[in-house]
Amino acid sequence: MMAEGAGTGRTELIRRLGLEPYVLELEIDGLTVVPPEVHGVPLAAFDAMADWLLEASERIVGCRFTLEDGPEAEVEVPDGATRLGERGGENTQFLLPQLARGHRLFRDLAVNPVAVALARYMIGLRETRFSSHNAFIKWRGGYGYGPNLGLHADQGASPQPWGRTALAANSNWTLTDYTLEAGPLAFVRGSHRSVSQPLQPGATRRAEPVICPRGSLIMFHGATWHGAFPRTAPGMRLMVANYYRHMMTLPQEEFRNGFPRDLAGDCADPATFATLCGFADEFPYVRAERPFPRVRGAAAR
Ligand SMILES: O=C(O)CCC(=O)C(=O)O
Ligand SMILES: [Fe+2]
Repeated sequence: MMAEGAGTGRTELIRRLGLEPYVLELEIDGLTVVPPEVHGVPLAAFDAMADWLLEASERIVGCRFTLEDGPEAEVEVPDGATRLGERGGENTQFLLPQLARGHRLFRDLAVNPVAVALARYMIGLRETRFSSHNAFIKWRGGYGYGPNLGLHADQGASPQPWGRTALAANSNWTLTDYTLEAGPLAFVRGSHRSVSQPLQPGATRRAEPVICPRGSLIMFHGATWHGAFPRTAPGMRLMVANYYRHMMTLPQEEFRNGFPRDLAGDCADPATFATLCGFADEFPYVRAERPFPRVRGAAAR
């Protein structure tokens, strides 16, 4: 029998949503793939987001992009656009940042109850916040992140040794199929338990592709070693990375002061969106609000 008050913790949240199998994988492997019938985002929303990203790419880069053929013109991407090991001249991807400002679909995705519950399971029920919302726009290119697949752990900005609690957790929403030729996510099973950045060269030898269809939610722990295989197939690979952080670590994107309040209110769950932006967080304060003591009776004198 459950103790009184047991209905409010993160375990109860996971139970209520039926996410135990995914939590088990997160514990054992440090990564899990959640299908559409569990996360509940319709495939039509993935198509709409892909269309939006293709149009945004065209606006920024200056040529048409299609899922079948990639960029219509020859384009140049600066060296090291994501600092994961790309090589100048052979870089075939870029990031579209600050998506939650761009369209409500991306705000709804950021507060998806299943993604948020899994992030909160790893980071903490009250401690989880947004870090950034980026799309990875990738097309054919044999080099990718180079021979070590760009393996890294996302919570690398926090000093080691890391503890058991995730300082960050990532969700990768696949807008196109992840096959081996598509340039899928690479990851090392169980690597989150090393609580360190990848130990090479063994890490790359143990890296596996994450094969899953479009519309999948890949969740992983901030200490899980991951990167990506190069995309060898024609066409494009689109993914939205909604990255969550522990409130005691810095965000990649500034939300608390700079995110437009009207946009935060315009989504499927405004209360959760506001909490994850940290709008009501006490720290860091601009002006301390605590009252000072006064000599008794001073106010009356
Ligand atoms: O899919 C990729 O290319 C890498 C993704 C990644 O490192 C991330 O989302 O943190
Ligand atoms: Fe990463």
